[in-house]
Amino acid sequence: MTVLYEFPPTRSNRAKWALEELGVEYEAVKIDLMSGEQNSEAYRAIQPLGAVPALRTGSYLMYESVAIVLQLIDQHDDGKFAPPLGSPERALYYQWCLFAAGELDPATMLVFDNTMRPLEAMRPPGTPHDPNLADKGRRDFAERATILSDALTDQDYLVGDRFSGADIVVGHSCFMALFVGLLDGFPVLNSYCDRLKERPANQRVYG
Ligand SMILES: N[C@@H](CCC(=O)N[C@@H](CS)C(=O)NCC(=O)O)C(=O)O
Repeated sequence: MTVLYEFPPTRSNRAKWALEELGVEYEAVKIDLMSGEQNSEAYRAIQPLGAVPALRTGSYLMYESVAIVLQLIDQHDDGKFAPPLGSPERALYYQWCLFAAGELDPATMLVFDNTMRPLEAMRPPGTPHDPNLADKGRRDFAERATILSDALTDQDYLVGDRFSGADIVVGHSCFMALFVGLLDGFPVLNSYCDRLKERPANQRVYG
């Protein structure tokens, strides 16, 4: 049985959305980030940084939400959600997935960590919010969101104008940004979120 270690609505939702889109049977095990369960010895043996998600299957254990989405699609997809290896569309597929993990998420998290994260959940606990870091996160996010918005201005989805794993990965980044209040002034990205929310698999995860 496939097991997803999760704490909705964090980045574990990215992996869960992929599982739902692909129709993979799985068990969801909640790791309570609020009570510090992520730092237990038992969970650190699964995810050494004490973060969600992690995924266990009959044959492997892995972490990193974007890697999990890509692996699940490679394993279970029949070509619906990933363009052919080596194709120009595959290049964009990788580009946007890495853009989400390396550019969008860190900017959003900088804002979240320095505005909304409970102080007891800061690392180390009690570290005060830093308004300068929050501002830097807002600036970084706006620059990257403009690039994403331009890419989506004339198309509904990121790659080949059909839904793909890149939309799961980047879509989750957009939902995180929406939650943190960073999508005001980005109507194209708000419409993108609305479009993704119409998918039944998305609704089962994000409700
Ligand atoms: N790059 C990792 C980041 C994972 C991550 O930091 N997850 C957060 C939730 S979004 C977490 O578990 N944080 C642990 C904590 O807040 O103590 C991924 O995409 O899986």
